[in-house]
Amino acid sequence: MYERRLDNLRRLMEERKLDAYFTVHPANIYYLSGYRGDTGYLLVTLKEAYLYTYPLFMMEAEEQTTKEVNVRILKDSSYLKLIQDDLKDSHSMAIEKDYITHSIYKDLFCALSDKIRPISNLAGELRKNKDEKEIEFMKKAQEITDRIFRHVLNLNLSSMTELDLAAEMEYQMKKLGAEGYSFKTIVAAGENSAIPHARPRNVKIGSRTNLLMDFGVYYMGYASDMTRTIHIGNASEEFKKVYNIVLNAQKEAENAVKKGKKANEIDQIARKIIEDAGYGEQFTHGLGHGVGIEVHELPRVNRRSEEILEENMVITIEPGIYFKNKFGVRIEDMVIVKKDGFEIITQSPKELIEL
Ligand SMILES: [Mn+2]
Repeated sequence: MYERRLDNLRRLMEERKLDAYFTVHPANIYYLSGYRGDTGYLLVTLKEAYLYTYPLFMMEAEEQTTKEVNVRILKDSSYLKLIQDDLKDSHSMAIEKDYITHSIYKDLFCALSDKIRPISNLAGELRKNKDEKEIEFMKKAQEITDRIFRHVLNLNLSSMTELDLAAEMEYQMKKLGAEGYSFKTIVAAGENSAIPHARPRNVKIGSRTNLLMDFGVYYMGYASDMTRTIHIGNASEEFKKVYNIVLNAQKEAENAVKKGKKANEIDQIARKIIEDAGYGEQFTHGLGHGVGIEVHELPRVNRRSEEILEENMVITIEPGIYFKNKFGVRIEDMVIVKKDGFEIITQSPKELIEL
């Protein structure tokens, strides 16, 4: 598996005339080497690959790193010295400008100035298309997420605060075998749900209100991401109307997902439904995003995205309508792009639930 990923990376490097690739980005390091320790640097040349880390992470490095990657523990020598040696046959080294810190850049520049080629996220390009193992982990992550949603529906929500509920959901994540949340759990009732990325408050959810939950977990280093909006007590006609517009936009966008489609066309399908209903101004964000080792990763799925959907990309579809100081509705699934269509990973119901 790692052999194939490293081969694919080297193919990209050759296309772009790069002899070596250096990354400090944990998601790229995990993807290419298996290493999940807190600190490490990965260097991939056309022939070899090296992981540099400190004695503190020696055990993780030895256990997790694939055999195709040489582990170099930094005892007395600095990583710069070792990189200089390991790069001797390479004329250029790509660094990812979005992830490298200024101090690492300065060090590298001093040691290797003529070899450095700043580029965008190279391994991120490869990570767009998931393999079988990755999809298995993401399905497992989402299965735990779906179980938590079922659990939430059995709680006495009106007497809990948003923070109580967020804490309960995050507790269940680990109880059910996940590593933890993939991003800070969003629990937002009423006017708070009009903020797309709301923070849970120390405020009772209460009765006769909508409740938006956007949450996900990490399983084996892979994220899930789901949003559901439910209603405590009977929903007003206005709420039901808005809910069904979002639901329709969400489903229609999902139905259009297929290999070869442009990501901005999928955005446009949802956006047109919401605009035609008169709420275009209230749909304030892009339709979705790629998800995998990072909860937000390539491909981009929005109005400006030039990406063409490819087989085994995993993306979210999450339209929303928000009314300031009143309420917001968002519905989000994770979807796998298939040759002839799509597969929805998310299993939780999305017809309006009134508790
Ligand atoms: Mn999302």
